[in-house]
Amino acid sequence: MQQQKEEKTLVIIKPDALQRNLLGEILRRLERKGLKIIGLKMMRLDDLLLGEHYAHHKDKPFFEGLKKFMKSAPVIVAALSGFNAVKAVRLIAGPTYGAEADAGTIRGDFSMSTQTNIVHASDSVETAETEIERFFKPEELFDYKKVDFEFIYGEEERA
Ligand code: FUP
Repeated sequence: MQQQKEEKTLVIIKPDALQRNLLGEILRRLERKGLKIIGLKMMRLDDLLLGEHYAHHKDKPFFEGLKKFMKSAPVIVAALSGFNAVKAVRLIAGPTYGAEADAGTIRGDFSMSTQTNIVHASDSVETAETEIERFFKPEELFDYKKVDFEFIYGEEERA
């Protein structure tokens, strides 16, 4: 196994997750996978932030409804790091439409919807960098050594 690449990624735990008491469950899944939480906070999203975050959807018919939903309650934003973290978190989240997402994924286990699909997860390393900057100030991100590191990854991966 070749050496792995450290990546950062952003997860937004959406208003439906908070309303349905799934916050702990979502964080638990991400933590237990071996991802390192490097930033975590509760915030209310506004039109400006949502316009930037969902810029690729701004001409879609669901855009206004999506913004309304995302403002309906606070969200929790989490910045995570780990080797190949972007792909690992996308796999844990599952595909967009909850009803068709595999059981075992967050969306597959808890969502029936495309809009109320529990989490957002960055889709590439580049997007993740932009999204983390969008939602976190530099002083809200933490650099620290995690004691389970050598059991989360194999020796060759850590070299
Ligand atoms: P994903 O990367 O899986 O979150 O999916 P997209 O970037 O395609 O979609 C982002 C968000 O737009 C979804 F989480 C919810 C919303 N959406 C809708 O509300 N309706 C749609 O038909 C597609 C997306």
